[in-house]
Amino acid sequence: MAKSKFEYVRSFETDDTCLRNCYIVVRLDGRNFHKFAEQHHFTKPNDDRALGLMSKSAHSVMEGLEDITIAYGQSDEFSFVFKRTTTWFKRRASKLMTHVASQFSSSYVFYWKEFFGEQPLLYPPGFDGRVVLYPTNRNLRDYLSWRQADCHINNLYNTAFWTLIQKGGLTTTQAEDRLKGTLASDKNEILFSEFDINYNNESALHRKGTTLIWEKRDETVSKRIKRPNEEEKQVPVTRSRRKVEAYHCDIIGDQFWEEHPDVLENDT
Ligand code: DGT
Ligand code: MG
Ligand code: MG
Ligand code: MG
Ligand code: MG
Repeated sequence: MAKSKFEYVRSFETDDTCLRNCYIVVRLDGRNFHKFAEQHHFTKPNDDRALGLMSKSAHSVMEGLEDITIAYGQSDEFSFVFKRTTTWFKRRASKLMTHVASQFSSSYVFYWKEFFGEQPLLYPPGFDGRVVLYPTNRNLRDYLSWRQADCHINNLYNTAFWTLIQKGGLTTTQAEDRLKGTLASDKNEILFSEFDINYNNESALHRKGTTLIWEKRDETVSKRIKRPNEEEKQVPVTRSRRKVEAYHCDIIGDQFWEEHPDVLENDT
């Protein structure tokens, strides 16, 4: 059958090529995780199994798409940053986003049991995705700072809220009323003076979220070598390997970026 008669339909595809020189950020967010967390008995305010599974799935995305230079996650979301010069999928937004979303979702299901053990996965979870372009290093850093500030604000609130309930014996309504209109300093003070909790000593994973970057690591393995007229012997061989490393540190200040200068490309 003549193919050419139908081929014009191709021209209906819209061009979604991402602007050159920009960092391409794909952010995923769990669909209706408020309900998902309840139905799967996530611990409150933070469930380390759930956070571990999010991280593992993000690892799997990074290992499949090497042009992602940094990823940042908290709660039910993860942001992936493609390097400015990436030419993956001709920089087509829909391709990049759907590859990230599907690899992440299938990994979330694939590794579920590794993190949740006896707790069965009750239905297939979904993640929405969006693409945002950032032209400068400042813009990109501000984007990541915004996500980490969101993590901080939510976690401080949730920590205070659930401490008032779990340790202070308040109902959820009472805890809500107690925190209405409070500033960060008030929440820190409630935790400290009433519950002897120094918020800064709480888990860094919960306070700062998870940052994944590629790092070079020297890896030494022992190899068997057999040369002619010699006995077979074991020799150490050192190779430089790229590996995804996780951090739970501040990424708003300069220190992280000074210690990892390879993550960003220079503004030109
Ligand atoms: P969406 O994103 O509009 O489809 O709706 P949600 O419900 O996913 O809302 P979102 O993404 O703004 O908020 C994330 C929800 O996930 C939030 O209600 C609390 C829940 N969640 C995330 N991580 C944890 C956790 O570690 N423990 C518990 N208990 N809940 C969590
Ligand atoms: Mg939402
Ligand atoms: Mg969500
Ligand atoms: Mg969310
Ligand atoms: Mg194909």
